[in-house]
Amino acid sequence: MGILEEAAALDRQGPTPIFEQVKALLDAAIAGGELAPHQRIPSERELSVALGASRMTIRQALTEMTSEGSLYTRSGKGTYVAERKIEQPLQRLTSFTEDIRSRGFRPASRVLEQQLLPASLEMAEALAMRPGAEIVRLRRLRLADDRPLAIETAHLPHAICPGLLGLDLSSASLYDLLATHYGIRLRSAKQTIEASQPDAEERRLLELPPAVPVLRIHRLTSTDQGRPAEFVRAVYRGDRFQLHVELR
Ligand code: 16G
Repeated sequence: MGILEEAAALDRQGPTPIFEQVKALLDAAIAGGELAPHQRIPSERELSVALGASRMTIRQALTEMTSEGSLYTRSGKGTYVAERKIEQPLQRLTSFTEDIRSRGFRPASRVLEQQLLPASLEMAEALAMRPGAEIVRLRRLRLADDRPLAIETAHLPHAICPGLLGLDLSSASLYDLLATHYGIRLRSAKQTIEASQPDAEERRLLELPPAVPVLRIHRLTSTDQGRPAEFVRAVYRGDRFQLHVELR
């Protein structure tokens, strides 16, 4: 049964507000694939007639779903289904590969840059190494189901992962390589996150639609011995990515 034929599904006597029920119907239509990402949903008027709910109630449901990120509007054009967001759990140290796989997508990378560089003062300080000592710089475009999601630039002391650049970094997980080739087990990370505008190159690489912001994430990851192993500057698409944390 389609979303426009669900009038009977609204429970007018029960305790659940009608707008919540409308949200649940739309959520179910999205989850079930009846409404696909970037598909235009029926107008407020159509939904109001079909579901027998006031336009104000429909509007409340759509406004909430828009601010929650499951719908988006195009001015003058209507309301559309947003793409499902990918969640990064913040209380556990995970790799991009793990995050993407656990959401049912296929992770991949395109190596944009890989080189050995002398550590700048800032890098040397972050990674607790001598300025001028070699660092590996690895810049990758990260993809989920072949669609660009993030640009990650990782810096690692070359001394802890000699020969890393000789390994295939386009298909493997960096964290897996560190564990299997160098016995490096990453234990903790400090991460800062801020909203920002992408620059022109980031917009092009991430194939960002106009006006979509990005999340800039800096991460310093340390080993189980407490040694800093990786300093990362990452840029994630703001429309595809969600950070999740559980507070107690
Ligand atoms: C995550 C990490 C990044 C790490 C990468 C390794 C951020 C915010 N977090 O994306 O620091 O380099 O995972 O992923 O960038 P991989 O093991 O799949 O290569």
